[in-house]
Amino acid sequence: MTNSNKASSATVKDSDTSATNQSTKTVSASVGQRAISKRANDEERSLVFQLSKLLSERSGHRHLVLIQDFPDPDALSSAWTYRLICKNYNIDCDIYYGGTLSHQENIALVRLSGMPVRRWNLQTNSGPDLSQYQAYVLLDTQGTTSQLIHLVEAAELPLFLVVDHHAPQHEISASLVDLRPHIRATATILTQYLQSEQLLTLDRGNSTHVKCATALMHGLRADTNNLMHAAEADFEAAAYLSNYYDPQLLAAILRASRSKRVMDVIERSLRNRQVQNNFSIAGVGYLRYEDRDAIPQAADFLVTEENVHTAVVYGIVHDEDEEREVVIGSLRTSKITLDPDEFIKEAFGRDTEGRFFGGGRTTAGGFEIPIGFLSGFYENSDYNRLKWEVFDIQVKQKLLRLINPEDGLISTD
Ligand SMILES: [Mn+2]
Repeated sequence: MTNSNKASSATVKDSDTSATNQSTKTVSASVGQRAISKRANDEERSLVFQLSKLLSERSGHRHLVLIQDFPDPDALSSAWTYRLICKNYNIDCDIYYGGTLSHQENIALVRLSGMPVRRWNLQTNSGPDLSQYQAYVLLDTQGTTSQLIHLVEAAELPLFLVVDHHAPQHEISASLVDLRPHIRATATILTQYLQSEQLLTLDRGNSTHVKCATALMHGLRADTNNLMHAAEADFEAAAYLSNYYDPQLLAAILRASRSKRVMDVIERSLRNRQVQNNFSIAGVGYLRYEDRDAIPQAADFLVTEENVHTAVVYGIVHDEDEEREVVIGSLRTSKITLDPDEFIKEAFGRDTEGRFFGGGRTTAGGFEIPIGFLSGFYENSDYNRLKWEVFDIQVKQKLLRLINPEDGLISTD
């Protein structure tokens, strides 16, 4: 059964500024809003009901939960919540990711909360025996950001559930699909499940519940830029979690310090940055696979400079195990009229198979460009330097083409 929940994402925009009909407009707008949220509530209720029924039928099963390769707080907290819900239905869950935990806040989140997530290293094949699972579940992803998906597909494991807030990526065939692109975080959707009190009732006296609520709070804050881009549903979820979470634990997670290697990358980005038309562009050279998260962190930092509204930081990330090299970049913007998704797609275009090298959402975007035949780190340092220079110039060229107003492709005023 394929069930895609299409709750309306319509928000009432009151763009009419004429003073005469302002009051009537406001009234009808709030009635409309209520109708929308009532319908959304009905759909949520029926989803929770269906999930509860499906879980009851699966008592004694074991589920494999997959999240994206480089898990973020939204994915991690959602997976943990699902695991707790399942426990209530006598279903065991193992949570796996295929890449690394690289942001210091994510490492702190997992360590401080004791969250049960595991890395599945494809090189050493440290993964579990797939025959012990009856089904797998995708949270905060539709499978496109997990390299583990091919393994479960090859093992013909059925897909039980998908819960995600990203735009639909492809046709999904699962027992239940809860795709809500108008919600800003998967943590919000999982919190709504908890709010229904049908699947699991949170208990303030249960330390695991408190830690999980803290993780959810962190997850939904992280995906909404500290609630700045939160919609009504996200605020409602945060309000609910405020009764259960531990503010001191959250503060400890947010205080997690940056590693020296991340500081070095930020330093390189500062040194190499080139500011033009309020864009700050910095190539940071080579970095290790485990440190790839330093790139978005450097972009987060560069965008805070006076007179800069957009920062792009990129580097060549090399994976020694796989001997794979890829140019990875991150964009951060505070410019409301700049759409990161459009900008990145326009700047880098598509690969030979027609796939874009990257994309984005509000205020943030990213890209990955494989190095292919030129991959491989050699003892010959001249070769490495030349290779970096070529990629550095090419990435800059593509970006500057859009940033320079003479070309008229993007307005920078
Ligand atoms: Mn998310």
